[in-house]
Amino acid sequence: MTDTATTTANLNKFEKFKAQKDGLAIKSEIEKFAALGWEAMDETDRDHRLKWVGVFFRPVTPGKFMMRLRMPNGILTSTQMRVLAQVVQRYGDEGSADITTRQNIQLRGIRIGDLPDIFDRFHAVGLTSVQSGMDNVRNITGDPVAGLDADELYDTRELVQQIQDMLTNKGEGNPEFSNLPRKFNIAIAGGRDNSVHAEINDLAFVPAFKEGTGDWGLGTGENSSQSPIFGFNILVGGFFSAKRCEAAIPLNAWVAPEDVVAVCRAVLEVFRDCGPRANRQKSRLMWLIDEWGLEKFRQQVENRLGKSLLLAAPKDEIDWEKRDHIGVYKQKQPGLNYVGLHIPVGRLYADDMFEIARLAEVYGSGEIRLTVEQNIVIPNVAESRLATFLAEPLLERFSINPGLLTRSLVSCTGAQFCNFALIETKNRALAMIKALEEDLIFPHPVRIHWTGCPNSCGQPQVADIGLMGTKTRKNGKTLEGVDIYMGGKVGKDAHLGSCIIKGIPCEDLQPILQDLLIKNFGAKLKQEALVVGS
Ligand code: SRM
Ligand code: SF4
Repeated sequence: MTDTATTTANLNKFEKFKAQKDGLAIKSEIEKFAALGWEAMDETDRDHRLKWVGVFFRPVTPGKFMMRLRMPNGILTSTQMRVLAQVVQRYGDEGSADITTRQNIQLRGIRIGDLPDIFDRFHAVGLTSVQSGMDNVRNITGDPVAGLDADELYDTRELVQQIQDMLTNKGEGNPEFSNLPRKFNIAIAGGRDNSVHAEINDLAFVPAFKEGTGDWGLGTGENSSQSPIFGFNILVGGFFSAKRCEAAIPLNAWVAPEDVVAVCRAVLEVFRDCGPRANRQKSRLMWLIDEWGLEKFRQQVENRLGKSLLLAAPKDEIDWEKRDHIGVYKQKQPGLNYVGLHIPVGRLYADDMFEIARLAEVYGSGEIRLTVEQNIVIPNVAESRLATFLAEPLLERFSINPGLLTRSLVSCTGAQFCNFALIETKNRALAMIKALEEDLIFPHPVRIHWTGCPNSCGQPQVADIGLMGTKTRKNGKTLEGVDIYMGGKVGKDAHLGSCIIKGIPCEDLQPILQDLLIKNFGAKLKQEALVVGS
């Protein structure tokens, strides 16, 4: 036996192939794979290692790959959007893109032979898809209206970019962090409404002021002051998986903005070097925290950091309800607005993407932002151009004023492209919302999230009503069904919802949802409302 074979003999399949060849090694083999074709590739390279460069083999559509990008803070330029549009355009009806629940974009229909050209195009406009899948840090989320919102406490953009640059070596790939025990999610909240769902990340930073005098951990004494100083309370260990879902818990530590990147590095080093790897169902950060206890975990992070973390501020500044950013809002810059467009279940086609790029250039500054609700924000629209912008035909489909269920609808990929899926999600979600809106009127939006399986990519646990795909039995037949979650609270006092009903066949779901909406969210049947009003 070789040395590698001896040392990897007891590892699980994933740890074994990672030990044999680092996922990032794939980067130098793209030309070779493109020439070979997907059918001739080594299966581990094709099904797993390609994810280190953001390329996902789709067993549901073999040969048509998905590409997951990185969009730090959910921001891209019109030039970048146009490049993404050109990439999917070449696949005709099979090319599309999805805005994801991590403020990111995935492309569909990709052929392996095109990868060298696609990576060249990405490189030319500063896009990267590196380390966006498998045992890597996912897209780092930040406030979608960072730098625009007059009420923000901290503009998260620069910090998010710095963390991504550190983790990915400026988008080129960083072998220091390419073999974590499992995936890892990081979020930074900069406003008062927790627009990133901080509580469902492995590591999250929420705004908090430290009172009084002192050197806030910088070791320089420069920040000594009587007035409150801005920084972040740190949350750790939040995650969803098929086996277990946990909200993040306070690390009881506060960090100044200038130390956030170092804290990310320290936490990741601890997770990388000490995180459990034997069982992939028990490898997320929270399992390590369970094993060690919070105090030991904190100490280990401090050891890597080379200094003590300050105790958390007594309260954080998340005291608003969560905003969805759909509609027109004044920016802190006088005379400018940001406009949130609703993108039904996040699905885009090439023509839409070209048009969004055009609108962002003509009416805004060329910048485009994404939200974790799978929508788009176009910032920097001058007051004088607003009316013309709002009359653009694209806004008939990507509305600034959608129905109150449509407005908050989120859906994961589901059976159309995902082999884990137990049900079809996106199209079903749209049809269901349409039917419910035809029959009901609502006093306020209701957040309905669909997810195709217990992996919970569509985050049903944060929704007012969460629908998780399952298989169920009816009249001796196996059918597509859902488990229903309720009670998810976002924004201030965020907490996770829980399962209230199991195994409802999708074909029987509409009246049940109608009933839940009437009893719990003040919805009324249109017929009844008409009678009362007449
Ligand atoms: Fe996810 C795996 C899609 C956000 C938990 N997720 C997958 C895969 C890669 C499975 C696969 O290979 O087919 C899905 C790709 C399907 C496809 O073709 O699109 C997939 N996840 C998604 C996206 C696209 C859902 C969406 O429609 O928006 C989201 C991409 C985010 C991004 O840009 O990186 C997505 N996934 C999430 C989230 C939500 C979040 O991060 O806020 C979660 C729950 C939070 C978490 O991770 O703690 C999530 N995905 C998972 C899991 C369960 C992880 C675990 O620890 O067990 C898996 C399965 C796995 O990793 O083994 C998974
Ligand atoms: Fe696929 Fe399940 Fe994630 Fe939906 S929740 S994208 S079905 S893995």
